[in-house]
Amino acid sequence: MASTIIRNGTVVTADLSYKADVRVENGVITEIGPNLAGGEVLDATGCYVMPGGIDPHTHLEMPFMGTYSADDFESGTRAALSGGTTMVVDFVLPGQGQGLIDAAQMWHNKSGRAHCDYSYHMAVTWWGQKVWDEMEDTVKAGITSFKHFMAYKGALMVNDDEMFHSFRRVGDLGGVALVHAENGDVVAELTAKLLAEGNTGPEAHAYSRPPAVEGEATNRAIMIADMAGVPLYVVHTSCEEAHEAIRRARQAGKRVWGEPLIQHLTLDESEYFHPDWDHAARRVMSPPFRNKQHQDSLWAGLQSGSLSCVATDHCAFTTAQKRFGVGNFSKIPNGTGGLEDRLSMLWTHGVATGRLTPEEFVAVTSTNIAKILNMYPRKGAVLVGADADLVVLDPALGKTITAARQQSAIDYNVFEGQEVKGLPRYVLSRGQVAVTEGKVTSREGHGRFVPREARPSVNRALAKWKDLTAPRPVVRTGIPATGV
Ligand code: DUC
Ligand code: ZN
Ligand code: ZN
Ligand code: ZN
Repeated sequence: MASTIIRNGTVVTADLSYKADVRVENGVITEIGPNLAGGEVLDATGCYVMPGGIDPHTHLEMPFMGTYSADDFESGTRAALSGGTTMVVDFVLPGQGQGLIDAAQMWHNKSGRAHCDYSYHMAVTWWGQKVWDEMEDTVKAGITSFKHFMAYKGALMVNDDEMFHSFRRVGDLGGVALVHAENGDVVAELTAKLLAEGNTGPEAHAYSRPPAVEGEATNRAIMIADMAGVPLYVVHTSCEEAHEAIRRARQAGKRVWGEPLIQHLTLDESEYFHPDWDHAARRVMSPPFRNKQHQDSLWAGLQSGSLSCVATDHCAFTTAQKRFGVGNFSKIPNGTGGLEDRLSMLWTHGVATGRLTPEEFVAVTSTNIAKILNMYPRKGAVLVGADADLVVLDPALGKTITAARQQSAIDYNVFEGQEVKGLPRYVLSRGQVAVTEGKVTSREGHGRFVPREARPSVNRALAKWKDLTAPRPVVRTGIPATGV
């Protein structure tokens, strides 16, 4: 059996760090300990040996706003690996009226070229009996998390009644509900008002989606999830108002998680006031970048544990695609890249600055999401028996981020010019060396779908309000009794 030994590094997990060698055979970790011998050696002297990054939020080759996101499963997962991310969780997006199983098959057809492992969330983009019916088979097919857009009115948005129905169904099936939390009605009103007033530039995108629309929707989703008895994962938490709601819910014992993006942690709203239209439009995403106070809140959430996972929402569009919105900001395809740079940006701005420990870094880039999505310890772990998805992170290895040397298919990088440290010396995808000091040698088609199992018992135990949706006793019928 061919064996690879990662020698002389420091193993870092979400719990602890210790010096050890790691043996990899047949795609899994088979031994961890001192002075392992025999097999091909990868020198990890001076490096941290960590679970590969898991990006819980990507949109590869997704039909959106009249176009398709520019990175597909081939370029997207190649970009992921080059930056130390060994798994992505992408969103299946059914068309209006399309069945979930049919849509999942479309995603399986696209993902055949993936370089690294992947899983899916299912988006609930419309509501009806067919969706309700197919949710069960979707869960049986290994897709146990369901995303709801509270924004994009007239397109992807679901209303509260639909969300309540869907949340109950997801809860009953033992899944996790996800929300894009922005009040889509208010966003639509503000957008129309801004355009009518002549605010057509990319900066108006930020005006149309203030923190309050996110805070309101996050609170609403938390309350509805609580009534429905379903755990809730709030994607791209970008502001204090949303974080505050999540913090409060967690303190009250609700199973709610928040996911800041590396972009929101490191880039602020001043990007939208850049004099170059292209510069600003390339950074248009929802929710938009916020100010320093909101960024501080997100960092504090990662430090305290009130926010759980750092993602990218990688949804990359070329400059040509962004220009669909010249003269009308609401037509700029929403989305930014980041898949390739998430780990090095978080290491540089988080660990190197002392905001996060290496163990916290592993938790928020890999282990936490593996646990939330029920794929731990196959993923997100350095343990015997776990998949050998590993990053050998060299804290001394640095670069200047530039689009000129990126894997992503787009023509710019929102982190252009950033000096980062903490690059991978090696990246392993199920035991295969995929990256060596920036050189990508991964294989198209190597990636596999990772099915996940539901956890109905866990959900039931949490469902404090479950009986709210059960039949109620009939207390009174008929006319009031008289003469009492
Ligand atoms: N936000 C984006 O910016 N892009 C994709 C979808 C989303 O919610
Ligand atoms: Zn109803
Ligand atoms: Zn979203
Ligand atoms: Zn998204």
